Amino acid sequence: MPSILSQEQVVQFHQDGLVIVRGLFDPEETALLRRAMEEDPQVRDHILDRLDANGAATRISLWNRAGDSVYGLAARCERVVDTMAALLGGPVYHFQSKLTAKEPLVGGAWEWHQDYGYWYHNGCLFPHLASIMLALDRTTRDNGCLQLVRGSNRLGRIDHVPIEGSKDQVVADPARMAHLTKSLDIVYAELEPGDAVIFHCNTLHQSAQNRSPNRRWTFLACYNRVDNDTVIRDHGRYYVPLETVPDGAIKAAGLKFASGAEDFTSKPFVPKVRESA
Ligand SMILES: O=C(O)CCC(=O)C(=O)O
Repeated sequence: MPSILSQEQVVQFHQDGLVIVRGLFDPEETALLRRAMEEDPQVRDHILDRLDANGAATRISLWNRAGDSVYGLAARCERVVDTMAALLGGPVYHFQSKLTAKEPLVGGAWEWHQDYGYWYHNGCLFPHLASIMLALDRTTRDNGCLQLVRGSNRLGRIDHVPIEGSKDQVVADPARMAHLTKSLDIVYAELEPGDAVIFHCNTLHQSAQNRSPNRRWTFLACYNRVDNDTVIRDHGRYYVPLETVPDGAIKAAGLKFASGAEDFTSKPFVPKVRESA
C-alpha cells in the first residue's frame, strides 16, 4: 500500500519534522485501541511514572514488539507501516510502542527533548526513526497536548542534560532551547480521537502538565529503518522483521490483548548524560 500522505504532506514532514493526519483511525478502531490501553492487564501492569522537573508524574507503558493484540495490529497495519517507510526512505521495523497517559488534574509534563536524544544511546547510528502519536482522547492545550518545534528535525542531535530533581527524564540543553524557541514556531498538536501526528526523531517536543479535568491518553508507535538496526543488542530494540497486516485487521481482531510477544519494559530507559552540554 502506498503512503496515505499526499505529496504536500510528505514535503511538510521533511521541512517541518511533523505532519498531522486527521482521522487516521476511525471511531470503532480508536475505541478498540482505547479500551485495550485501559483494560489490557499487561499494559496496566507495566505503567511507569516519569517525574517531570516539578515532581509531577506523567505515566507511560512501553513495549518493544508489535504482536497480535489490537495495538500490535495497529502498529503493523499497512496504512501506518508503509507511510513510515515512505517518510524514512526505506523499509522499517517496529522500534517501540507506548501508551503515554496524563491523568486529569495531576498529569505531569514531558520536558523538551528529541527522541534521538534517547535513542542515540540505544545504538542507532543514524536518525532514521520517527513516531506516530495517535490521540485516544481529545488532546488540547488545556490537557497537555504535544508541542513540537517546527523545523527542529533539521538541527541534528542536540545534547541532552540531566534534570535536577528527576532521574526519569533528560532535557534538551536549556540554553540552546531558549534560542530555538525564540526563532522557531511551536506547533500544538490539538487532536481529536483517531487523529495522529507523525514526527521525526530529531523534532524537539514537550508537553505540559495536565491541570484540566480531562484525561489525555495517547498511543505511540515508533519505527526505525531496517538498515539502521541498533549496534547495541541489550536494550531489546534491535531489528526483528515486521510483518504488516491489512488495514482491516484491527476491526477483525476486536478487543485482543497482549499475546506474550510484546516484550514490555519494566524500567524506563534514561540515558546517562553529562551535566553540562
Ligand atoms: O505523551 C507526551 O506528551 C510526550 C511523549 C514523549 O515525548 C515521548 O514518549 O517521547
